Amino acid sequence: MAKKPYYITTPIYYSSGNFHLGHCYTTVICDAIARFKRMDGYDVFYLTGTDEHGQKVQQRAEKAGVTPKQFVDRLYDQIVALWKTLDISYDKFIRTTDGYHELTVQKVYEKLLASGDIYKSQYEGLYCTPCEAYWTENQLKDGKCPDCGREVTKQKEESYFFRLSKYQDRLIKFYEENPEFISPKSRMNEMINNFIKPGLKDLCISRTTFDWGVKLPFDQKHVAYVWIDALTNYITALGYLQPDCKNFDKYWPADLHMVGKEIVRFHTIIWPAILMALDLPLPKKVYGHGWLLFGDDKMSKSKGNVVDPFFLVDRYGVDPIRYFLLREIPFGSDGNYTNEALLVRTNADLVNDLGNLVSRTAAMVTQYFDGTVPAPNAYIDLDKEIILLCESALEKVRADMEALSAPDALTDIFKIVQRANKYIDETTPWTLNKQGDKERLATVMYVLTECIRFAATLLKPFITRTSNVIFDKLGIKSPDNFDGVVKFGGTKAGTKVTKGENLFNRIDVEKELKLLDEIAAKQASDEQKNNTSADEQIEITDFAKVKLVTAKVLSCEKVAKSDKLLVFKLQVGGEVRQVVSGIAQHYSPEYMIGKTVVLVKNLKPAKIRGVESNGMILCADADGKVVFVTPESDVDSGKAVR
Ligand code: ME8
Repeated sequence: MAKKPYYITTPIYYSSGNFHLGHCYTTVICDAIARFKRMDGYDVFYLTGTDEHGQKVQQRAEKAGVTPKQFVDRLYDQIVALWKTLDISYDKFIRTTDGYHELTVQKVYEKLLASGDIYKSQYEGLYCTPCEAYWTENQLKDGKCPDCGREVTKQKEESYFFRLSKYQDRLIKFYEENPEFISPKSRMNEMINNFIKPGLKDLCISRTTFDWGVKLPFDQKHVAYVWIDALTNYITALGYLQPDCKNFDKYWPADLHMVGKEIVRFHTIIWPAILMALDLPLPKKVYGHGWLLFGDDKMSKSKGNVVDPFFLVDRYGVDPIRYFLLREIPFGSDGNYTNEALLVRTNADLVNDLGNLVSRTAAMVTQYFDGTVPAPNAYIDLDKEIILLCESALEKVRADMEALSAPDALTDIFKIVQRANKYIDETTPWTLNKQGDKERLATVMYVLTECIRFAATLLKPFITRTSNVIFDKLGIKSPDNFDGVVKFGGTKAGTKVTKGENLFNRIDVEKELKLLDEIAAKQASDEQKNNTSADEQIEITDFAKVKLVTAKVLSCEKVAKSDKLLVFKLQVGGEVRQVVSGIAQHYSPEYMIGKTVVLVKNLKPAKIRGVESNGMILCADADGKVVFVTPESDVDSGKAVR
């Protein structure tokens, strides 16, 4: 029987900067879903790629002194290496600079022009360059871009427009008829209330202020708006409007567009309207996941390479990183990345639960049965309870994955692991051995081996390497599907088990965190040195953005479990502020009390080792020593420093 097609996509990643762990989040989730579906009998097409056009790329390339193409090629190499490191099993990688894509985007524009969905006019609006998006005055948040919070600039240009407003009613009808289209549900309400209800305006879909983009076939002065260029990747990659379109015929419409919450708007309003205009079926689901936050902010740069995925994989291995991303972050919501959470999660689930179960079982089969899995004897009620748990797992995990919840799927799989560990404590095989009860001991060993086989099979889509290592230890071929986890009893008696090395080694969390702090500090200082050596000059208006004030230290304590950090309560005029500073190795808390310091007052709040910090105390580097900056004579707190 022909397999059912399943088409899943990640957004295509902007080729304008460094990729960090947040970017890996979408891709790892999609990878787990794609692998799960493949094992569950689907014919999966998993698409990812890079978004390589636009003003932002052109500007970054200019700054780097290279051509835009050279710039995106470099980032392409970086991201392909990243996906390889993370075992991402995509079926196709699309670049928006690929010739076939550019040609098809032109054909799409021609089609839209022919159908009357495009017209020429003047555009004047507020443009956010990093987001490549125009906003109206009342969409701004505090005068800034509502998506990224950065400055917008007034831009005016002759442009082509897409008749988005024409599709408003059809979109509402589509949402009503397909209540699952935008998930989670909260995002559907957000789209309707914030964007559809206020009324859809026609969309400006061409640019003339830069030229790094797909030229419009009917007006070469214009390049395609980067979002239209980018969104069409989902169909151009399949061969839409191309001689070989069998993938398009087979896989479109997409089963799932997985995207971060900030780009749901583009995928659930603009994209469906374009598809309607092209007379194509709409994707079945757009899922807007939450953000991975890095303790104090969303970006990785300020934190050094500890949130660099290459660094993390190199240090801990690919599976702990994949496992953390898939298990720790409640799906659909934002979640925090901290080094501590990663290490604790690795120790608890992978080292303690899974690692121990496998090493204890392998050791016992080796010791009691010479490394050969024995045949089971009669099952007692306790065994039957476990058999039931194993045999019902696939259904549960399938339902979890249908709801796109990898954390729930992993929780359900780990129920087998945890139950099996408890079973060892309940059955005490060492006592059975002492009592010479080989018959019962054989059954217990068999049940344990089967539990491991079930867990390893179900874990395969999530932690790609460990499952295969487990199957090697069990002397069983790693399965490509879930057929073997329907019925208990798949392991053949007589199979040779090897003990080998531990799956994971326990991490000394305290020691490791200290080390990571040191690495991050070194990284930050190297980066600072690099930045200053560039001697980049800034405007006085740039400097004026930094609000410096005097502040008096009311109290000061060490931050628990840290050698470096002090937490201060500072009097800042009429206000008391809590600030964390990394100067514990240079000043004692007692010494600091009563001192006047200079505070960066308008720094975004951050959590440092779990402690809230609202600002930064200025210090000078003095050959390995750090000294805080203080006014030359007594000044009240809260006074401006200029
Ligand atoms: O948006 N946590 O590209 P992008 C979770 N080119 N997800 C994150 C994240 C974080 N900290 N940071 C980024 C674009 N992402 C467009 C897409 S599609 C036709 C065009 C996710 O490189 C982000 O939410 O800015 C998005 O889903 C993906 O990484 C790519 O983001």
